[in-house]
Amino acid sequence: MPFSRESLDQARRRLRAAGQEHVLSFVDRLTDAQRGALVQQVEGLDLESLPALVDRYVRRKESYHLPEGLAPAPYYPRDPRSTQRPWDASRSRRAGEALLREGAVGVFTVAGGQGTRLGYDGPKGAFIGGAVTGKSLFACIADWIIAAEKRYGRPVPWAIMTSPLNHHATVAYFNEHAFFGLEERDVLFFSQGVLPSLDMETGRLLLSSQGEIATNPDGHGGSLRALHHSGAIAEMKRRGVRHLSYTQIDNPLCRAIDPVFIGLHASAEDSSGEMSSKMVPKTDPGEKVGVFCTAGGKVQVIEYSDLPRDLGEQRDERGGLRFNAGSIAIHMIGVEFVERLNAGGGFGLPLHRAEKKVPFVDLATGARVDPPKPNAVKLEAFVFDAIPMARSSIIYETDRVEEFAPIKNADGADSPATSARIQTLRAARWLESRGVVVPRNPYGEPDCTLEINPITAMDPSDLDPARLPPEIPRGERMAF
Ligand code: UD2
Repeated sequence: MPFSRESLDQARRRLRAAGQEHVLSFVDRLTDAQRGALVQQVEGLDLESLPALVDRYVRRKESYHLPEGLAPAPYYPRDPRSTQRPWDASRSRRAGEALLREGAVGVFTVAGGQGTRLGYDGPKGAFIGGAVTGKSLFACIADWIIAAEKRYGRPVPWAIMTSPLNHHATVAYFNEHAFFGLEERDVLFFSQGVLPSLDMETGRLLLSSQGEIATNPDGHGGSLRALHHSGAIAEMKRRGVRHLSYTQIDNPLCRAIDPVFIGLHASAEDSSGEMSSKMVPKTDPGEKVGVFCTAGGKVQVIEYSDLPRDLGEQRDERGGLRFNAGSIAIHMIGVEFVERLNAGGGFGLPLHRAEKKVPFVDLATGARVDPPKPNAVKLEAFVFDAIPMARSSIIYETDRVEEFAPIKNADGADSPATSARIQTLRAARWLESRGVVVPRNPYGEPDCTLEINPITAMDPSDLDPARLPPEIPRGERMAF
């Protein structure tokens, strides 16, 4: 990293103005390369806004303000013939398929998270996703893209957001796996931004080593800016892509390409084609998914931790949860919407604060400390906070067995085991609809482990009965 005295002086002046000069406490002990790296890190930080952030989130511990007049958001029911809100699913499918045939759809995956809960060191996307094959979470999405490219005859470019912590490892992983059969030129990697982690007591920047400021990825909300700054959105546009199918890396069952949802987003009368979402009915008030609400005529997601308990537990006249529309973090995002947000001076998403344990360097001794309890405030932006910025945003109900089997923890809820069970449930349903006998235990659950690759079938009707076994042996593990 090139280093000059002037750039160090300039960094020192900016740090002093922000009350953060301690960052340079060990600068005399660093090599020139380390000094250059530190100066570059300081140059990349928005120090001018820092005092306001410290005041808001460290001193005043500002937490989320619940909007006034919150009501449950309306949605397109899964069954289009439902009397609640009938709609034309075949029309949406045709619209979505036309866009796919035009090459106007890309996939966008956020994969910058740290995967701390999984206890896994590598990029989360390299973790096991497939119930039987054990293929990685990245491969699960890649197979959807391959399936869609085959069916609709056009490339489906894939934008993948990494973070500075896992960018190189992610790119290396794709190279090692020959891009999972995708064209290398159709995969666009870009890294999200970071925000400094702040000392919980003082609001000071923490040092992760004597020559480095402790930072954390700026949340998946950072993606809307990073898509623009990295040039990824311009590249998508250059390729004729008008809509992005947004997926999180942690859900191997996600239908990364869903023509009905694409069509609904792009052509429903009440959709501005800017940002649309999928929902599943919540299983219980405590389920850790955000909830779709409306306030002031705008759709928005209230994160599970921000929804007051009494609201979360309210029931409707039929006994169901009143706020039942759970966000599974699947969206369609218009390319023009991302451009509009970033036009002019850009845009700001609210920041959400979390108290976390962040290892730091003790300024008195220079030694690294692993704190036993949370010592830092981390700030993150959430992508769904952009929904109210859309002119008109729609929500589409889906079935959790069809597309929500997240892997977030090594064991227990949302783990590889629960994901494999849901993947099996979906596969069993699809196979049974094509006449295959699936063994079930006394509780009615499949007594086997199954996985269907989207390249084989994107929908149950793609399964050719002539190529399926009449029956799955009990206890068998089978991938199709
Ligand atoms: C998210 C949603 C929750 C629900 C659930 C469904 C939030 C805050 N909550 O919960 O409402 O929809 O998913 O599974 O999103 N990521 C980045 N960069 C970051 C942080 C996260 O790329 O800086 C990615 C991460 O790799 C993962 C996704 O965002 O793919 C979700 O992040 P999370 O695990 O923090 O969200 P979670 O499970 O609390």
